[in-house]
Amino acid sequence: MIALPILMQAEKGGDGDNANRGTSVITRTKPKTKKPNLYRVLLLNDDYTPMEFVIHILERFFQKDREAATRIMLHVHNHGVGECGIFTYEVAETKVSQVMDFARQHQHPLQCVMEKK
Ligand code: TYC
Repeated sequence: MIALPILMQAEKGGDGDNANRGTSVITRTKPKTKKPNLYRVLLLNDDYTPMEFVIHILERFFQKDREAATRIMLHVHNHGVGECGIFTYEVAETKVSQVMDFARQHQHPLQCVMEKK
């Protein structure tokens, strides 16, 4: 946590540095944290993309081991949609692009989307 200086109206008069402008710097002590917006990256089922290709996608772009990748692929196959991971906006956007580009290079119709949590 970084203590941010806050400019305050104070100390009019006197002979210090702040006297001329009637200002002084105080420091925020309470930790002020901001939660980032998070996005789920989802794979959608289709009838044509090979199961092995989807497993490879999950290993390559989402750092899943073979067991986790297979479980997620089968979940998507059986339920129509499944979560690959949860990321900040820019990371999620990058993952979606990487998956879509890779699928198109291999001429598979696989769809990957992101959704705000
Ligand atoms: N349903 C595909 C098949 O039977 C496999 C598949 C799984 C496709 C997950 C896409 O996101 C997907 N070959």
